[in-house]
Amino acid sequence: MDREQLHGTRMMEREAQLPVTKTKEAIEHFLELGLPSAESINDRTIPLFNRSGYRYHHSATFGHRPFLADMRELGGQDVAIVGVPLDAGTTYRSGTRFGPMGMRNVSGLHSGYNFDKGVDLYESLDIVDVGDVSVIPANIEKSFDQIDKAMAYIHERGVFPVVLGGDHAIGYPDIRGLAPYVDGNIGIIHFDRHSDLSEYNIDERMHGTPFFHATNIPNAPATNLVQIGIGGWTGNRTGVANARERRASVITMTDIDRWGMERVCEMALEIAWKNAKCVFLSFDIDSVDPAFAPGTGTPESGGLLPREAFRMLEIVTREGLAGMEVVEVAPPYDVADITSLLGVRVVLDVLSTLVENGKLGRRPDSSVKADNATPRRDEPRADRA
Ligand SMILES: [Mn+2]
Repeated sequence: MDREQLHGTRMMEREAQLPVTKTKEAIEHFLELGLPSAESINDRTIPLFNRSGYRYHHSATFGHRPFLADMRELGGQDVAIVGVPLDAGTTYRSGTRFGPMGMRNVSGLHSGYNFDKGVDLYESLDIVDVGDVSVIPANIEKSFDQIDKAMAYIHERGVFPVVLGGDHAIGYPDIRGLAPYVDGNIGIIHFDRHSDLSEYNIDERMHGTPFFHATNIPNAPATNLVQIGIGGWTGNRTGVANARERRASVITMTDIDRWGMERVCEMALEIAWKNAKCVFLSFDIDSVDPAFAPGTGTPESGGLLPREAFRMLEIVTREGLAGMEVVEVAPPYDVADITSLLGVRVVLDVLSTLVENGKLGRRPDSSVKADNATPRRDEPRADRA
């Protein structure tokens, strides 16, 4: 017996005879629908928005909303749900690459109707799910380029982005993609148990660093950054020192207990909107106590109760937002999908507050669309400037 008689040898030859026609057609088709990737991506067959469904992909759509396959058709909708299945930024317990999938899967439990709030979101908002950004799992900087470009595209088309993370490293490119479209300053309202203001984690820009780099962006000053819920034993001293030097505002759990939710949230609104044109919401699911949100990489006891989070979100988002992200949902650590469900609830509650306050879509009592769907590019609000 020699090499030529091996089945393996024959199958190597066979591979050369297999056609690639359909594969090539599919690649071209997905590139057309999903748009070209950032310049740093060498493999030009990877589309910016993943359309192949291969591995890093959406399964169900968020809330049964239509999947927008062709990204050239983005524009005119109110909301784009976009997944960023990244966990390259986690410093220890990974798993947030499954966050978008986890939230989408369980989102089917809800309808758009909420009796308590008197709103039917799917009547008030035209929501599309645009699938996932093609992240590069072994390269966080290339992933940042992809996320930045994807976010910029959504903002350019005037659609409100709801980002399903992904670890918190994505907060930086989410804001970097928004910044060029804002003619003025961006305020950031950041719910978290952790400071996330270090320059580096383990020599890279990982999930403890997004707000250091975001507040280096000239129109996203740290003086418009408000962090809510910070505390516990997993905080990081270098981040706190940066918050102090840059004059960010930090509202701890002790502040919330001492001053009450209403007062700290009114204060957060004032700080975020001070001389700002718009506000971005970054919601880390670990701001909620791990009893309610165990499915996350860096749990920290003593966090918000879900009802506190919902009440606070209602206040801090009522003046409008230019975009939002829910990050750090890690389904491998979850129990009975409760963390994913909480992430979905945060999205729906915020959207409903925006609708109720005439900042997005059509109010329940009106067929007229909000004229300032996203506050960016407008003049500063008279009551806040
Ligand atoms: Mn956190």
